[in-house]
Amino acid sequence: MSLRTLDLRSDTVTLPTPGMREAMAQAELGDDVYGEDPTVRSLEERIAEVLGKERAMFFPSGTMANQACLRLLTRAGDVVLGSKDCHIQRFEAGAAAGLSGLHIERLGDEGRFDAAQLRAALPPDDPHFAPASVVAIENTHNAAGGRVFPKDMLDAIVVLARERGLSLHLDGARLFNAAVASGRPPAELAAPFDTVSVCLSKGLGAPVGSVVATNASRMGALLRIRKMLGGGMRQAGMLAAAGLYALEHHVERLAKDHTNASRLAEGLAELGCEVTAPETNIVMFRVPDLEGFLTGAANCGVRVGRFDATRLRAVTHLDISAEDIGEALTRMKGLFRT
Ligand code: TLP
Repeated sequence: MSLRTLDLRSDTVTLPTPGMREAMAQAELGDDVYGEDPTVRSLEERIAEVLGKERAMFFPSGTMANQACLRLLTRAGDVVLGSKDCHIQRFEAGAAAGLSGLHIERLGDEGRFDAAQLRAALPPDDPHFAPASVVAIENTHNAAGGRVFPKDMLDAIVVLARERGLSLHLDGARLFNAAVASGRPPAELAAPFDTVSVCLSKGLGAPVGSVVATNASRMGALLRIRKMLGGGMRQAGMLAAAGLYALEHHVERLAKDHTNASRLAEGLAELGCEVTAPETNIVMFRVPDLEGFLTGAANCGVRVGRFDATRLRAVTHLDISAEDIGEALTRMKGLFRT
């Protein structure tokens, strides 16, 4: 009997559950480019409510959602101030530069930066310098191993950003993980931001989709940008239904993913890996031979991801149970036996 592959490369690999597929099949549909898909409307209203914003808009991906927000808040030639290794700079195929003419300055370390670092990076009011227009925060922070952005640091950044007339964007691809881990409601985490993107297709387990929440006054411009980027979808209610189902059934359970990630991290450390303790569902670790480990793990039916030149990443999710974590660790034990 062949072993079931335990896929820990990302929380994007989940397949829709039977309940989610049923909700998708039953969704009431219309042409959303005409604004006539009732299920998309419901999802947008629900997200706006959960994030405490006036309105929300459905997008096909987190990348498009983030880039539409940056486009909305900037002019070509502007500087966006983000964290080191932020997704908008590192993993979105150069879109900020390619599509909107933006330069992203990366501050701090381990997914966070403070107001002093922001202040030091702000360009002077001098025509030699590109103007800064947006501060972008990623919460949780992917490259930092799913870390939650600390409240005190954020509060001080928000004060400074407002003083200087900068907009604030939140890449909240995993905002619900941050909410569950910190015990703070998503609306509270989203409150300081002008635009917030959240993903339905990461920890929440939907197959496709992200949503941007913002003020009603920005919706017209955002709609035009979404269209320009090719993100106007037609009977998208089938996808929105998956998102609505996920919001209903898959938020509280994220705590299980966090527990599983902690257990995985402990186990990997016991096996001899150098592990960063996870705050949510992402485990970053180092081994002496990255390639050897990846191949060895794949050969025993465990898939982890190569994150960069020195780190591997394992992400827990809806399709990985506590038993699967034990099983993955048992299978990987052999990798260190030489
Ligand atoms: N992240 C993916 C990869 O692109 C690295 C993953 O497997 O984690 N913001 C953050 C913080 C993300 O982690 C991601 C996806 C996105 C945005 C983009 O979402 P999609 O993949 O829907 O464009």
